[in-house]
Amino acid sequence: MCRLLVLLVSALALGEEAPIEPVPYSDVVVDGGFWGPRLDTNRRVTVPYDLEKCEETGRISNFARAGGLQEGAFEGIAYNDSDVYKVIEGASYTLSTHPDAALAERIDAVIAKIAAAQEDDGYLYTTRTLGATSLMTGPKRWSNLAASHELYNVGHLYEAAVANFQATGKRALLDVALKSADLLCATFGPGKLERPPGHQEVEIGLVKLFQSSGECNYLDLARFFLDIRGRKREGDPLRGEYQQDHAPVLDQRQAVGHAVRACYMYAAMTDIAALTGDKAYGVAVETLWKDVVSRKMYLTGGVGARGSGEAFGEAYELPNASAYNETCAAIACALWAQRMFLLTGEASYVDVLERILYNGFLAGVSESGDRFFYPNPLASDGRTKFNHGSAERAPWFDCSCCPVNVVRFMPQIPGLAFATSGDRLYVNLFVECNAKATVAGKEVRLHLRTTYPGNGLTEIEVDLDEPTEFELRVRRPGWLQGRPLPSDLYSYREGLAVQAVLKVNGEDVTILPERGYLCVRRVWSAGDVMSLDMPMEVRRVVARGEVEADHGLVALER
Ligand code: FUB
Ligand code: ZN
Repeated sequence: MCRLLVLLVSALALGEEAPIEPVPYSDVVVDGGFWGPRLDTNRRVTVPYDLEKCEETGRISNFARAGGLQEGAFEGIAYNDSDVYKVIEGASYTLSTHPDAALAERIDAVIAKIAAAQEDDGYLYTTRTLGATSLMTGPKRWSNLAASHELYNVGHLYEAAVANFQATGKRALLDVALKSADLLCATFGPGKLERPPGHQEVEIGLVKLFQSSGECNYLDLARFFLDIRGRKREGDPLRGEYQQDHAPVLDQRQAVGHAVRACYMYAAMTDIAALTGDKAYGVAVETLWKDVVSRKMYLTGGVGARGSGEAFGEAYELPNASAYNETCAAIACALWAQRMFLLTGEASYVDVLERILYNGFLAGVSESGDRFFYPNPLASDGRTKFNHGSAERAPWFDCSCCPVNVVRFMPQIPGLAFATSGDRLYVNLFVECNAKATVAGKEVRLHLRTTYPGNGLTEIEVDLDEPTEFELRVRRPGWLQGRPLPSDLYSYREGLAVQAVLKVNGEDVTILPERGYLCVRRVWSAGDVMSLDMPMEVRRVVARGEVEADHGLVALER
C-alpha cells in the first residue's frame, strides 16, 4: 500500500488533525479588488505575449524540429523547453477560469509539437534530440547532470501537464509527462543511476504527478533525488553549495547557493515532510526557513542577494543597489512558504508569502503585463543597467525564466487565499473574491469584500444551505503585531502591535490568536458576516545592526 495511505490511516486512528488542503484556485473567483485587474492582464496580455515570444525565439519550433515536423537546428539555450512548459501551465490555469477556444486550440497545437518531440522511450530534451552540443547536453543522456537541464525541464513539464489536465480534462500533455516520468523511474533510483539533478525542479513536478495519479513511484523518486544530494556518489563528485550538494539535505542548516534551485528544493522537501510524515524533513525545512527569514531575506521578501551565482549571501549580507533578488527566487520562496503553511498551519508563513506577493514578486512584472525585471535591486540611480542590459523592466531576456514564471504564478494566487482542514476554514489572504470550499462536509460559500491593501477592512460574508458549525480562522498578519518578518531581522521604529477590530454580525469579538489566527467557532448561517478592520499606519522599518548596507537607513512601510 502507498506510504501516504498508511500515514493517513494511522493519523486518523490517532485522532490527529486532518491535513490542511488549499482551496483550489478554480474555486476562488477573483475579478475585482487589487488582484482582479492583475489576473486579467496576466490572462489577456502576458499569456499571449509570452507565447508569441516563445514562437519568435524558436522555443516552440525546437519541439517541432525535434519531432520532425519542421526543418532546422536547435535554437537558444538548453533549458528553453522549460519556458514553453511554464507558459502552458499559466495558460491552462486561465483556460480553467476563463474558457477560450482560440487559446485552447493554440495550446493544443503546441502540445502536439511537444508530443512529437518526445523520443519513443519517453526522453524529452529538444537540444539533444536535435544534436546540439554544449555543456548542457553532455556526450550522452544524463552524462552531465550537473550542468544539463534534462531533469529541470521535465519538472516544469510535469507541473504544466497536471495543470493542463485538471483545467481541460485532455490527456495529451499528461500522457507525455507520464511517459517521461516512467523513463525517469526506470533510469534513476537505488541500484540504478544514482545522481541528483543539477537544477532542482523535477522533485516538485514528480510530487504533483504523484498527487494527480496516485502513483507512488513518482513520490519515491522525488524523495530519492533529495536523499542522494550531498552524499558520496560513484563517479559523480559532489558539486558543492551552488547546487545544494555540499551535504545531505537533512543536514543542511543554512540556505546557500543558487537561490531558485535552493527554494525549489526546500519546497520539495516540505512536500515530502507533509506527504510522508517524515519528521526529519520537517525539522530540516523549519531550520532552513529560520535561516532565511532571520538572516537572508530583504524587506520585500526577496531572496538571493548575490548576482554572482544568483545566490544567497552570507548571513546579513543584504546590499541594496546590487541586490539580485531574482523574480524566480521570489516565486520559488512563495511556493515554499505556502507549503510550509500547509505543513504546519502557522500563519507566520503566510505573512511572508503575502509580503512576497505584494513586493518581491509583483515588482517583477509591469502593470501592463509585458515588461519584466529579472533581478530586483532595492536602489537605483535610474541609469545603471542591471536588468540584463536595461535600467528598466525589459520585454524579454535570452534566459527568460522570469517572465514565464510570472505567467504561471499569477493565476495561482487565488489558490493561496484559503485552505481547509476538517471543520476549519482558513482565510489567509485578504482578496476581494467569491469562493467556495467544503468544510465539515458541507459546501460553504464566502464573499470577501475588501480594497486591501488600499485599506485594512475586510468583510467576509458566509453563505451556506443550512446552518453549520465550523471554525473560521482568519490570519492576523504579523505586521499588525509589530513584526515585519517572523524574526528579529527588521523592526518597526514606532514599535508595537496595532489593534485590529474583529466583529461578527456587527458585534465586537475578542479572542486570543492561535498559531497567528483569529479563530471563531460557531454555527454559521447564510448571511453571517465577519469583519476584520486592521489600521494601516505608515511605519518606519529598520534592519538589525548586522545588516551593514542598511546603516542609517529606514524603509517606509504601509
Ligand atoms: O537555470 C535555469 C534558470 O535560469 C534558473 O532558475 C535561473 O536562476 C536562471 O539562471
Ligand atoms: Zn528567473
